[in-house]
Amino acid sequence: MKSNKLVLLIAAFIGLIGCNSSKQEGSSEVAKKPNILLIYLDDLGYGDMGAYGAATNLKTPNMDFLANNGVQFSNGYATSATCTPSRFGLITGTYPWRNAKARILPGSAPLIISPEAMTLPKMLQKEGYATGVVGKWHLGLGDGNMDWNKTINLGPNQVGFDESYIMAATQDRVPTVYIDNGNVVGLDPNDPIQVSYKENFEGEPTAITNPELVKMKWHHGHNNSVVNGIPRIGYMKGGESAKWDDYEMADHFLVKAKDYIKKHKDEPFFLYYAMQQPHVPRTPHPRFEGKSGMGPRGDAIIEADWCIGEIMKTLEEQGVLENTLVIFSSDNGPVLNDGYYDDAVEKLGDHKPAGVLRGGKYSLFEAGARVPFLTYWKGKITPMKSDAIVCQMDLLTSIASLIGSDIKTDDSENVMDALLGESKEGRIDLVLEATSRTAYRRGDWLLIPSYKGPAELKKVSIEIGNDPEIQLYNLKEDPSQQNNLAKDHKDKVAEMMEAFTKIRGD
Ligand code: NG6
Ligand code: CA
Repeated sequence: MKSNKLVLLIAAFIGLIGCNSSKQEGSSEVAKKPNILLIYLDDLGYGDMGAYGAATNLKTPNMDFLANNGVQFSNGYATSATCTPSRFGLITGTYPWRNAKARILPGSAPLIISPEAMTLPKMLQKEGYATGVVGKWHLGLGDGNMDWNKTINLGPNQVGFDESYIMAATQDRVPTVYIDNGNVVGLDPNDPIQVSYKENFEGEPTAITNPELVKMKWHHGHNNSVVNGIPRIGYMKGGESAKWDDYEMADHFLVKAKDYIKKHKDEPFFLYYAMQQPHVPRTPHPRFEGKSGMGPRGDAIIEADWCIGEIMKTLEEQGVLENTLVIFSSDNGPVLNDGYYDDAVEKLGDHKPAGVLRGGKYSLFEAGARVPFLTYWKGKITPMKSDAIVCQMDLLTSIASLIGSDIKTDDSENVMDALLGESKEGRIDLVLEATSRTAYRRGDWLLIPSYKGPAELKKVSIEIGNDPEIQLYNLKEDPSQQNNLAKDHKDKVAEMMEAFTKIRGD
């Protein structure tokens, strides 16, 4: 003990006498640390923006600006084909299939990230960053005994975010309220909120008992509590004054995101701006209505694009644009009818939400997890297109390396050079996940093991990749996965299966 203290004292003394010049250097070093703005969309597909080949009526000038002035990845991946696992991979730098709880969560689910685990925002906190999340969370809240009327004790603020302003799960799931640093916003203590995913509260209307309340017709699921005329997943009672306005949601989150940047412009900050578009229910503000000619799904994408323009303007106005690395991506691939009749199918026209890729949300085919992926940094990144394989899970280790932290996780690789456009080398391989099934990409090859179960998820009209036969595709020659080469390339199958099994550890 004693000698330890002595060492500390001597160290402090050396620090004191030597501090003047080195401290100044030190603080200018700190000031140079770039801000990180992570813009994350919900269900935006590989073909859903202009730079990735969207139909011309789906105008996304602000997303395209990032693509054309930054690095546009053609092999950028979420870890998964659904939301919770992708966000788990993004935040923890760990494959979601290692955690059995990382699957689409109900709004009442407890937090699935251990407060002890390393996370992207925690790593940044350790490096002196202010960290914040605005938007969709969907990684669970609380410890399983949730009382929405008290401060929530486990959530983003316990896994690395200094500040959070979120929706608990998805826009189609209860509770339909905003949560500000663990507290439901606008809650009247005389009208407490109750949430259940098991059964309705006695006497409360649902989409089944009171169809006259429903303004957005449900197609499958989504027939429990009705809020703002929109039938949801799950039951909710009370909390009337706290309920969000769906059509104001984009503006609401945008204000919070802008405020965050304004508040933290003088320190290194990390803002995870988790937008809700174009996930269901699609409720673009009326000023975007009809803009795409493709119904609410297209209009919601145009709304999201406008928000991105606004947030970029904010960076510029606050004088931090040139010191901010902007990363843009989506949590999983596209789906048209995800449970509501909202004209997404009927008004699609010749737009291809998945671009050339096969499948969509929920799918092990490429459109499930391969998504738009862009990096933009004014004055630092030279515009280019890159076919390096990069995954959102890599942000933890990559950003750590950028800012001088040696933190890394086993699954998260350092692909910073690729992210900055300084190298075309990314990952060698990647395990992809879709509704608890996995596939393996290595170089240009993609292996999908044999899976029983339906080839198509009928309700959403998406081929999800199940086949009793092993599938092997050469994605470079066959990006649309039309030719299963497994039978012709038995050696390749064996080689890939071996590497895949090793990573999976089973
Ligand atoms: C599904 C919902 C779908 C969507 C999805 C989660 C039904 C029938 N479907 O279970 O509408 O909410 O979960 O999407 O309830 S995600 O992008 O958050 O993963
Ligand atoms: Ca999603």
